[in-house]
Amino acid sequence: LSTRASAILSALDIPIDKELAGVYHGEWTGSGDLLESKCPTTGEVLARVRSASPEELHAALHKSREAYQVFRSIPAPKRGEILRQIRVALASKRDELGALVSLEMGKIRTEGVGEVQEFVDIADYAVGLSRMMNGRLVASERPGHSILEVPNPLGVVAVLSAFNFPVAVYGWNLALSLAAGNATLWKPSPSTPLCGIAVTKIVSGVLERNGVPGAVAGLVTGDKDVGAGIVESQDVDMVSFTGSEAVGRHVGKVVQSRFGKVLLELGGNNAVIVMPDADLSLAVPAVFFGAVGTAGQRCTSTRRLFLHRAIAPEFLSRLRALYASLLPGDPLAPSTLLGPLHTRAAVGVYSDAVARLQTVGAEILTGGARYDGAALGSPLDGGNFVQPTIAVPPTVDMGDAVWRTETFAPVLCVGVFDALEEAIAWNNGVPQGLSSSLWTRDLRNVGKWIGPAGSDAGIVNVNVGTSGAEIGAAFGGNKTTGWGRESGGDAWKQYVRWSACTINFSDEAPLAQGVQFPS
Ligand code: UN1
Repeated sequence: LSTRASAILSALDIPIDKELAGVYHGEWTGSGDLLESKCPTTGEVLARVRSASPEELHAALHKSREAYQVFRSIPAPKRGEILRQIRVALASKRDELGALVSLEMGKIRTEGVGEVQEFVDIADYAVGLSRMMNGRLVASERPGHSILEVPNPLGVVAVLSAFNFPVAVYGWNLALSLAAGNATLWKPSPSTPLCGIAVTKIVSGVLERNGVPGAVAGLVTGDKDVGAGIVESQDVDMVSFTGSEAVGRHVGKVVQSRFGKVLLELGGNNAVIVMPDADLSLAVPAVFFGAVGTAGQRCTSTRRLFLHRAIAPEFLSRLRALYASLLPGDPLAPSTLLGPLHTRAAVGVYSDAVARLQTVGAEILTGGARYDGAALGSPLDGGNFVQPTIAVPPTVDMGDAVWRTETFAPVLCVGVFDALEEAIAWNNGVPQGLSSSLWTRDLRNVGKWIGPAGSDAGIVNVNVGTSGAEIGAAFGGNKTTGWGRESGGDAWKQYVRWSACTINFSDEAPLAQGVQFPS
């Protein structure tokens, strides 16, 4: 292993040059298929991880249920105290974990550290929440009666997360699920098992020190089979899935068919609209980060750019200048802004998308190819580096695949509009509905944008780009993005079961609605 990779793994107590156990449910095991963690920057194999065998998955589900039965009776503020300790433990390893995210996923260092910060932030949030997950007292129409709405823990929550946020998305789910009193079982992406192991080591250390069953925050690494086993299991009360629309559609159907709860965070096809009165010195860098940050591999990445005719040439020339300044590099080097795509397969998806744009006659303003490996030099020649691309398709037609398909790579399509209504129709004209962003200083445009005839996405920003949401608001999208909400806002309400309790304190037993029946 390279010295750099060894140093990062050692700092997180991950053994080097060994097959790692990829299952935790109070103890570490792992005897299933081997997963390979591969560095997307160099192609170096970082570790081999033994995933969950069918028996181990079964055991993990069983242990999760047992852990839930203990954990649900611990008062919520006491659960909050455990979360506070998890927050402290995570923060003390923020830089090391952030470096591991960069090493294993490929995003640049500040973004790697930033996503660990999201976990720290949501842990803070959930500490507060642990004293505020309030039910309600509802007025009864009957004398001497009260109606209570009571939130109770749900049971076992499985979190199936994606490669692109290998730490934060689990964090959003774990923090709320734990505050709510559930046991959480995590299956990370099969290509980022080390992030799963490193985070679980930190969290389980806190649980064990508090005498809480480790399976309150269990881990099962694995591929499709393990995922299918979780999704089909009657022992899983809620499945929180982040990933592609195709897989999400299947997960949704399977969980629904057994009447489980499902929370889906699927694709995005996020648009930025720039009005003629926008401050371009702010809007251009925001589009640059939205489209190129994380090499275009956020669900919230900017994929469509709608420019008012009056500012389009000026905007594009400034944006191209920023693109021209970009050099691909080692995501761990402080100056790098563009890391690799996560997998070799993603490079193929990128190339196919560019080819499709060329076929329809789009003008490629910049990019459009892989970086030449020889020019990058060793060891980056083993990495999945592609040029961020800006394309202007010949027509703006949201029925066309070039506009309506989410390509998980830095490809930005540009259209020019004359009236805001037209741009809003384009914004809403795709199947996905995650994030959207309007740039204007005119309050009337803002009113249209956030109102009933405005953006139909879950995230509707003004003078803020499509990506990089804070944890305080509920995160999620509408339409084929799946309608799920995670993180802040009212998202916690999905992690509990609600009981409506009508209680009679009186000496009578009247029926509601005045119904008379002999007693
Ligand atoms: C994702 O891409 O799955 O808003 C999550 C953002 C981040 C989270 C993205 N806070 O871009």
